[in-house]
Amino acid sequence: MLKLYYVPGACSLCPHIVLHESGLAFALEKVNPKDKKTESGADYNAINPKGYVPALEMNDGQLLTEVAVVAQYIADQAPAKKLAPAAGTLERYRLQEWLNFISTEIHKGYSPLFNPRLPDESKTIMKERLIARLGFAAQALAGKNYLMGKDFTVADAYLYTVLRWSGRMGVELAPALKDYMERIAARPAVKVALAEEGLQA
Ligand SMILES: N[C@@H](CCC(=O)N[C@@H](CS)C(=O)NCC(=O)O)C(=O)O
Repeated sequence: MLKLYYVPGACSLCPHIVLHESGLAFALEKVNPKDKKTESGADYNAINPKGYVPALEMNDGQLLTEVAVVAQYIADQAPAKKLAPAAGTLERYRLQEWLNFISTEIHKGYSPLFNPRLPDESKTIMKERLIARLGFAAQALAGKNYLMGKDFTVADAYLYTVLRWSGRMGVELAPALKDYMERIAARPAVKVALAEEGLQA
């Protein structure tokens, strides 16, 4: 069975949401980010030498990492759910364009803001850059329910996951992004994933 290694509220929430959206059977294993022990007492660094979440143990026992890749893998195991356009189509590249943008420009725009050792001045510069990237996402959502149009995809699970960090980081979201987050938080799969991680929308 698929097994997702996660830290509550971290970027692993994206594949967790996608797993629920997919309807596939899976198990969860929580990782303590401080001592890198899993809830069953294993050493997470030995399971995933990268040391960070998420990681997905696939049915053959191999491990798959990186949010954007894990999310697409899950989507491809349940094609009828249309969580990603078919591989090889231009639409799939459009999805990957979003996933890469979310990963490198948005996710990694928030990450340094969590670092208590980073000086405030650096954080301010990084926040300005992040706010510009969020402005692009807000504009792209004009007249659309989801990033790819009318259908929810793995890119929405990813963007929602990272936007959740805004309040804690003092990043004010545009009304279009707040509405978008409410729309996603209302999805049953998202509600279940949040509850399993002990989180509020
Ligand atoms: N490039 C990785 C980044 C994953 C990442 O930033 N994970 C964070 C949580 S959101 C983490 O586990 N950080 C702990 C650490 O780096 O030790 C991906 O896309 O999956």
